[in-house]
Amino acid sequence: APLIRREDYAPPAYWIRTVDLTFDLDPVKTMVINRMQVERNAALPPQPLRLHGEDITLTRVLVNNESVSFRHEDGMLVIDSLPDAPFTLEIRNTCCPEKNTQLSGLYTSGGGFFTQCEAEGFRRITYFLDRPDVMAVYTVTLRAAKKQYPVLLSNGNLVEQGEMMAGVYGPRHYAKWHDPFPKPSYLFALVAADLVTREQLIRTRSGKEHLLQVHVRRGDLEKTEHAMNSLIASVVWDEARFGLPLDLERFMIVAVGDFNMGAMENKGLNIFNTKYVLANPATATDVDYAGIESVVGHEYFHNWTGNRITCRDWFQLSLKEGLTVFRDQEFSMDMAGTPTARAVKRIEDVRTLRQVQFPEDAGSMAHPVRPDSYVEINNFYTATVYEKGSEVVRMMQTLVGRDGFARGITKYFERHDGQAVTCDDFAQAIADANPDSPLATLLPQFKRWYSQAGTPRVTARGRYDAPTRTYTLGIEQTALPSPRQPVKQAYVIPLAMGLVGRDGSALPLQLEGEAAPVGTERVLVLNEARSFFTFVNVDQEPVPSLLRGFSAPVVLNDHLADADLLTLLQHDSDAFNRWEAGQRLALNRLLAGVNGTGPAQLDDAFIEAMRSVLRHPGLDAAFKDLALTLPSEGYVAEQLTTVDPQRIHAVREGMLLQLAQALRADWEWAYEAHQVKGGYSPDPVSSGRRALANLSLAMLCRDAVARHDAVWPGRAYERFKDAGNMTDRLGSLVALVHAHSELAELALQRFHTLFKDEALVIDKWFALQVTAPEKDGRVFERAKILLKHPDFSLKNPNRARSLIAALCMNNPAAFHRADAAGYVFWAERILELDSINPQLAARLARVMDRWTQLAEPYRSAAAEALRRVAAKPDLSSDVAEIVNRALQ
Ligand code: BAL
Ligand code: ZN
Repeated sequence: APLIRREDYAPPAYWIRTVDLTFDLDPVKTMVINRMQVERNAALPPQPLRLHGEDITLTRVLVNNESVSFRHEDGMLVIDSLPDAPFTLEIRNTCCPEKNTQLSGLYTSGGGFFTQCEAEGFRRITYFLDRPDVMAVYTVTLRAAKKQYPVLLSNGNLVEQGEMMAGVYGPRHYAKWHDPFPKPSYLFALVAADLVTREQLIRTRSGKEHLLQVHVRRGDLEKTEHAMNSLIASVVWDEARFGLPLDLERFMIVAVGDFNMGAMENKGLNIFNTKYVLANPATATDVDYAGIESVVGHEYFHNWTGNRITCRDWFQLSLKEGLTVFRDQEFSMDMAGTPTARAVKRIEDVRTLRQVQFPEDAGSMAHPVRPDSYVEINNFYTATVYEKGSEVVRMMQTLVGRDGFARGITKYFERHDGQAVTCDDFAQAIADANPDSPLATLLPQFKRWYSQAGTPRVTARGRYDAPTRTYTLGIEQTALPSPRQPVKQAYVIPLAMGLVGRDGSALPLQLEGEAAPVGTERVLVLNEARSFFTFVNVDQEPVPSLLRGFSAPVVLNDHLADADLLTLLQHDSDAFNRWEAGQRLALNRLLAGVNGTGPAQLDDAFIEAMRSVLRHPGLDAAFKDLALTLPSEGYVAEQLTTVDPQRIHAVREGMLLQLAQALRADWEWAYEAHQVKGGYSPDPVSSGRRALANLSLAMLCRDAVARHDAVWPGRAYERFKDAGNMTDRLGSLVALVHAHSELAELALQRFHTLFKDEALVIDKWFALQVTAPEKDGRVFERAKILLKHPDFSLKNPNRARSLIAALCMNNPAAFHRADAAGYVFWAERILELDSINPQLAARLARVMDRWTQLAEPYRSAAAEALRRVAAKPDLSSDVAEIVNRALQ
C-alpha cells in the first residue's frame, strides 16, 4: 500500500449532498441501494468520479436512472463521463457481514448487525467518497427479519417504521431514519439486533426535551444505570462548561461485545464496546466505573468536537481526538470534585501519557500530533494523537486561562460549525479569542507542538544568592532527533511553578522588574532554547517546584537532591508535584539498583517518607495509593539507554518486598482502616479507600508468602469469597495471584465458576493471570496454557487483548525471555490475527516499537521475530507498516 502524505491533500472533485441508503439485512448477503445527489466541485477542472470500495460486490451503477459504463482502477470504481449539472448516482451492491471478522464496515456480533465506519469502513458497505471532507445528509431505510432483529437503528430521527411482507425467514419489518445534520461517512452507523433499552427523557436548559437511550443485549439491562447517569452528566456538563447543548431529539448508545475500539461517536448513535457501558457492583470495578464515565463523556463530547466540526483529512485527527480527550479529562476532573480528587485524575492521566505516549514518541512509530504521512490511518489512532494532542490543548488553556479558553471554543464554533477543518483553524480560533495572550503572540512557534515529534527535555538549575536575596532559575530545552525529523526547533512551554521554603511555606513570587509579588504560583513561558528568570526578595534558599500539574508534556530534569524531593513530598501545595517527588525518590533508587550503583537495601529516609505518606492524617486514600505505587517496569525502562527487562524486574520486585516488610504494621493498619462498609458507590472517596485497601492487602500477601506465613493469604481468600463488590473481590484475587500464594489456584477456579457467563469478567480473569509478576517462567507457561482454554478466542478483540496485550505489553518480565519464547509467542499470534483482524494485529504488533533499546540477547531475538512477521506473504498493510517501521 502507498504512503499517503499530508502535503498531497486536494479537495474532492465531487460533493455528495444527500445519501439515501436502503439495506436488506442478511448475515450472508446484505443488499445495499445507495442513491446519492452528487455535484461536481466547480472549483476544480472536470475529472472522473473515483469512489472507494472494499470487499463488496457491485451489481449496478445508474446515473440519473440510466445505466452507465464504469471501470475499476487502483481498487476504486471510476465513472468517466458525467453530467456537468448535479445528478443522481445510484449504486447497488452486496456485502457479507458474517464473514467480516475485521469488524470494520458492517458485521455481525452476537446475532445482530453493527457497523464501524471510522476511519475507512464506510467503503466496506458501499461505494463512496469515503473521506471526512465530503459531508452529506443521510436517510436510511433498514429492512430485516422482525424476530431476530426487532430493533432497527440508524443516525438521527426515526421517521417511519412498519411491517413488510413475510420473507423466507418469517415476518420482516423496516425502519426509516433521517439525520438532518450533514456528516462525513465515517459517522454513519446502523444497528439491527435483539436489544433491550433503558431510556430517559431529559429537558435541557433551553427547555427542549430529548430522549436518551442505552440499548444492550437481553439480560444486560440492569448493568446500564451508570452509563445512563454518565450520559446525563455529560449533557449537563457540556452545556454548563462550554455552552454546548445537545442538538439532537434522540441520543442513543448501543453496546456490542465485538468491537475494535473503546467506542464510536456516530452522530446520534454511539456504538460502544460493552466494556465501556456495562457495569454493576458485582461485575465491574471502580476503574471500570471511571472508564465508563470518561468514555461515555468522550463520545458525547464528540457530538460537537468531531461531528458538528469535523476533520478536513485524517492528518487532522487530533483536531477532534486531542480536543475531545482534553474535554473528557476535564469532565472527569469536574465530576471528581475536590482539589485532591482532581489531582488524582491528573496523576492517572499523566501516568498513562508517560507509560504509553512517551515510549511511542521515542520509538519506531514516533510521529507528530499531526502526522505527515501514513500507510494505514488506523495505525495513527495513537497515544500521540489522543493523549499528547490533549496535552497540547491543555497547554493552550494554560496560556489563555480557563475563561479565555472557553471564549476560544465559542469562536471556533462561530467560525467553523458545519465544516471540516484543520488543527491550524482550531489554534487560530483560540488565539484570536485571546489576542493579548502569549498563545497569540507566539502562535507559529506554539504550533511546533503539532509538527515536531518526540518529547522535549527541560533542564533547570536554580541558584540562590543570599546577600541579594535573589533566586535565579536557568532553564534549557532540548529536543532529540526522531525518525524523519533530525533537527528540532524550540517549543513554547508553559511551566507552572512555585518556590517552597525549607519549612514548607509557599514563597511569594516576584520577578526582577516587578513592583510586588504576584502570588505563590505562576506560569513561566519558555520559548527559547535557554531562558533565565530571577526572583527577588527571596528570604531563604527555596526548593523549586517546577512543572506543577504537569503543565507541559516534557521530561524535566530539575537536579533536585533527595533532600529537596523529601521537602516537596512533605510540603508542596501542588498535589501533582507532591506525588512526583515521591515517584522520583523511588525511581532514583530503582535506577541505582538497576545500574548496580546503589545499596541493595532501601535507606531509612525513603522508608520513613513512604511511611509518613501512608500514615498521613490529611491525605486522601486515592492519593496515598498512587504515591505508594512504585514506578512501573516500563517507566523505569524508559529512563535507560539499554534495557535489560529481567534486571529491572528483579530490582523492582526486591524493592517491593522491602517496602512490604518494612511497612508491615502500617499496611495492616491501612488495610483495616480503609475498609468501605455499606452499599457500593463508585465515588472518588470510596474508590480511593478500596484502592488503598487492595494495595495494602497485596503488600501483606507478598510479605506473607515470602515468610511462608498463611495468615494474610487466608484473610485475602476469605475476603475474596465474601466480597460485596467486584473491586474488593478482584483486589483480593489479585493479591493472591500476584503473590503466587498457594490459595491462588482455588480462588481462580472459584472466580471462573462464579462468572463464567460474564464475558467482561472472564477478560479480567485472563488478564490478571498473565500480568502476575513473573517467577521462574511460570506466568509465561500459564499464558501458553490459557491460549488453549475453551473461553479463549482471537476473534473477540477484548478477549485477545486480555491475554496477548496483557502479557506482551503489561508484563515485560514474562514477555522478554532470554530464550526468546515470548517473541515467538508474539510472532505466532500476530501472524494468526493478521488474517482475522489486521487492525487488532497491528495494535498488538506495537509491542516491539522499542526493541532497539533492548540489551542482548533480547535485541537480536526481537529482530528475528519482527523479520519473521514481516516475511509473511500477503501480510496486511496495517501490520506491515508497523513492523517495517520497526525494522527501518
Ligand atoms: N473516533 C474513534 C473513537 C473515539 O476516539 O472516540
Ligand atoms: Zn475520540
